Amino acid sequence: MKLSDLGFSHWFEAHADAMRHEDQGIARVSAVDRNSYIIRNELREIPAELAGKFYFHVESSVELPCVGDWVAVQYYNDDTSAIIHGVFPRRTFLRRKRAGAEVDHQMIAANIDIAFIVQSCHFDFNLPRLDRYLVMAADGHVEPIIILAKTDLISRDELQQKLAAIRQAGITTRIIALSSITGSGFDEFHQVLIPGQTYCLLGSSGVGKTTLINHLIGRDDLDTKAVSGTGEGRHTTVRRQLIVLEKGVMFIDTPGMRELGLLGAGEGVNKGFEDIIELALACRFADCSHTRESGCAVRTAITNGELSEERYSSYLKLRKESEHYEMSYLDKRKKDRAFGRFLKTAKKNMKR
Ligand SMILES: Nc1nc2c(ncn2[C@@H]2O[C@H](COP(=O)(O)OP(=O)(O)OP(=O)(O)O)[C@@H](O)[C@H]2O)c(=O)[nH]1
Ligand SMILES: [Mg+2]
Ligand SMILES: [Zn+2]
Repeated sequence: MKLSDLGFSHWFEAHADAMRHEDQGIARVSAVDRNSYIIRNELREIPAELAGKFYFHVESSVELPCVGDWVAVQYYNDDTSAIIHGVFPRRTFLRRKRAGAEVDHQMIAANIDIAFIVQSCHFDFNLPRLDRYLVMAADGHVEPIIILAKTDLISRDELQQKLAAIRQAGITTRIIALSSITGSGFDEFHQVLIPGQTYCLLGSSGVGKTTLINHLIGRDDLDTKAVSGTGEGRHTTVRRQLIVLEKGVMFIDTPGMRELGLLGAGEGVNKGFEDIIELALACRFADCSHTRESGCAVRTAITNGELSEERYSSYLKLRKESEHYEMSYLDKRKKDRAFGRFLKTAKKNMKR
């Protein structure tokens, strides 16, 4: 296997000289568990740790390696262990607002070609949530594809209604409807998958993300668990990991996200709402907030039925979160206690 089979492209190669010393190798992070990492190089997977400088120079957890990252490493113990010295710039990424903290972000995965946003047709189907994931993908420059899973649990008509509801909400993203039980939809799914590309599965717990990978592998290699009737599954997948399938297609499986606190970048918000941005071009005032101004084309579109109330309100909601993020950006480091604690324990451990 070559690094290019793992997704190392010219884009990363251009950074290689600046990123690593001559005696260091290049590898990809395939799993993260607190402070310990697993990296994958041309030959195999190897346990790795962070070089001490990370604990002193990093200002946010976002700068630490995450699954999918390319890293510069030094091998030791006959190449059976490694120390991570640097993280390559990320071509694309997926991140979310860290739960609990006011504003820091948590990296979910890096260098993803396509994010599959998985919703179950059964209990999980939810348009505002879908929107949030789409914005998350746009924020990190990742191409999204929507997966409506578990189609075996609903009728054909119900499926058509769900597809129509997504389009009515103004979402134009490609949708693949499939069932890991009957295998329907998998022909189309297979067509998307290209060797050497990295795909990430996102979505609530219990929607069938891991089952989908098992179906692709053809074996139950990864743990899955039945969900309760209400759909409130416990998290079965507990860590993010990069899996290389036989044909060289790479998947990053993630634990389901309970709540999707989002984002930040205003750019991300705009990107998920091209329809609204286009409508806004016709507003009377250039700085129209689309809430109470006269001559607002966005609100006119709602009255005309061209834009749904739901989509408008999820736009406003995301915009509010985004503004909040930008305002409190300066407070970030102070408030980020979780990260502070992480540094403290890490430093303590190093002294031992
Ligand atoms: N009927 C039906 N059940 C499915 C399908 N796909 C998965 N399931 C079931 O849904 C349950 C949850 O599946 P998982 O693959 O563990 O879900 P997950 O999204 O990986 O969940 P987390 O790891 O907690 O995020 C399991 O009992 C699966 O057997 C499907 O296409 N149809
Ligand atoms: Mg799972
Ligand atoms: Zn307006």
